[in-house]
Amino acid sequence: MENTGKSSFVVVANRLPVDRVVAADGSTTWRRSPGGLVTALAPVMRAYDGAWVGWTGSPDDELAPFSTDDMDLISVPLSPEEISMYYEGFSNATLWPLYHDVIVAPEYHREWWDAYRRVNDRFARAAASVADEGAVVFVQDYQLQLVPNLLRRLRPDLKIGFFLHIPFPPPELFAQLPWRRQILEGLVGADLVGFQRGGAADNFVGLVDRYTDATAAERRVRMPDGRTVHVQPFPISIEVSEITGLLSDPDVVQRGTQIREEIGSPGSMLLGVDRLDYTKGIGHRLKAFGELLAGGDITPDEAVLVQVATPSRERVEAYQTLRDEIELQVGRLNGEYGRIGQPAIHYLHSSYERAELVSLLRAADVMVVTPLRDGMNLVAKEYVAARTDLRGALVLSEFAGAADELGDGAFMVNPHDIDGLKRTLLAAMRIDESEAEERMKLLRDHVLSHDITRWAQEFLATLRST
Ligand code: ADQ
Repeated sequence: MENTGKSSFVVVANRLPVDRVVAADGSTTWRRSPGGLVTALAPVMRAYDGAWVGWTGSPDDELAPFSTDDMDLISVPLSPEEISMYYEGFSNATLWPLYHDVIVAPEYHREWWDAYRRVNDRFARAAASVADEGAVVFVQDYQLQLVPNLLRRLRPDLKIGFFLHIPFPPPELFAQLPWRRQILEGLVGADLVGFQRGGAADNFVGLVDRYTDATAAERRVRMPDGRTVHVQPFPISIEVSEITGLLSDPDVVQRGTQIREEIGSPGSMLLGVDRLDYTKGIGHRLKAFGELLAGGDITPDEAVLVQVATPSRERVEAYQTLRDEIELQVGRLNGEYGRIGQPAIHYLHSSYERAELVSLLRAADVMVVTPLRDGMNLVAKEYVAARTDLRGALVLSEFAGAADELGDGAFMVNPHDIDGLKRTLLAAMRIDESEAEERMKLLRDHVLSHDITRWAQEFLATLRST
């Protein structure tokens, strides 16, 4: 393919890092989306004349390349049918559940796979057309696993990195996928394949060795053509300065105090903040909390649970079922244990401004992060970053990627073990101030020295050295 491009650094992701804002007069502007990834990559974008290839989030958006914040944005259009088959279907009803321990059953449909291939090819072509000779291309996540190989075929001159934000499953589960070989071959088109955890990297290496013509051992893949693919964990993190910046506003700290008053100044405020997703273990958390109330271990005056459940993937069936189940559970518990003006659980199905979210983190005595499987879980790290006061306790599932790094300071838990979860919640609620401070210091030592800028620098330095 002819090289028409001009960017020496190209990010390829399912979504563009901007949201459309439509004014009253119908004119469109674009606002940078919140999120650490775009912030971490922004300086690299500026320094290298960067371009970002992605979808706008709306159907049939045929847009010419445009720029915001020193980034060139290349929009990849998706038809309504492709949104349904590539995005909601293969990405979120096949790969997502398969990669998260088949918590719900993955659906395998050949027409979804065809759409996934077709859309990955479109992303690869868009990246190929914008990348300068020898450019670095950084491909993101499970929606685009075929892009590295498709892109290498179009443009062998490029340096290609891939990072998977979600878990990579154990071989026995991955083996279910009818297109397992094609996905693995797609990924080894990269020079560097990054995962959140070491275990995921090991799963991948074993599977490549077994199902492709490459030979793989000890996090190196040797391709039949002699090329080497490097495989390594790069645990992702958060933009710590964004959170400390928000907390430098006294109103944000004050709002934390106000939230506690608004929920009736309980002895302990427990907090969950998750996308409403079956991987996040929200039901297990509610069950444990409900049993603590039922058994008289806590009263609604002593402990209140605030659960933020961010609307997510609302057109995918499993998410509709989950929402019904969670809301039934919340309704039952509030019916049983709530009083007028004093629910046991404050359930909020909504998105929040970052400042309000940080105030919530500041208000919570116990942050409850209990996914059944999670690539990393940024909320756990955001909680730690928000506790500049060295207070509060983090309850963390061993099945979150964050467990590898935060295990020393957090209260670790297996969320399937409801009795264990109950004991751990009680222990976290009853922690004394000096132990809380000691644990929080350990947590903060790690999070503050490993933010997302360091993650991006390490990934890109490793990619350049391959
Ligand atoms: P997610 O599954 O979306 O990310 P997570 O890592 O917790 O999960 O990130 C969610 C982000 O959204 C956090 O920054 C959080 O503050 C924010 N958020 C949540 N609810 C919100 C609300 N109601 N309003 C506003 N903001 C809200 C995927 C993987 C994770 C991995 C990340 C990054 O599933 O395992 O950590 O990518 O790689």
